[in-house]
Amino acid sequence: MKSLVVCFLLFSSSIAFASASKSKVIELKVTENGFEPNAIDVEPGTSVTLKVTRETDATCATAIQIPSKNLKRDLPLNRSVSIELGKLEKGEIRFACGMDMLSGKILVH
Ligand SMILES: [Cu+2]
Repeated sequence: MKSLVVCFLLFSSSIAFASASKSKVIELKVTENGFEPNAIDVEPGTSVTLKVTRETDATCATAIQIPSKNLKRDLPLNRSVSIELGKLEKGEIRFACGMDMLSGKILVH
């Protein structure tokens, strides 16, 4: 009986470890050059949170949209905005300014 409990504890802690290692916070900036970085690599199955900070007024990117996730968020100057994207599957996730002029992508591969 005792070994069963130990076994269960080991099993549940390994699940916790596996899910913790599969999440990633990605810092994204808006500068005069646009989104930096504008190409981001992640592994499939990773839960991604974007932390977006607009650092300039000299940009049209005062908002970010992620069409495939049906998301749009305002980007106030010098304030970090967190956007949860959830678990990403293989493919490309495009992000862009509100008018779709400046853009970048997350490459899941
Ligand atoms: Cu724009």
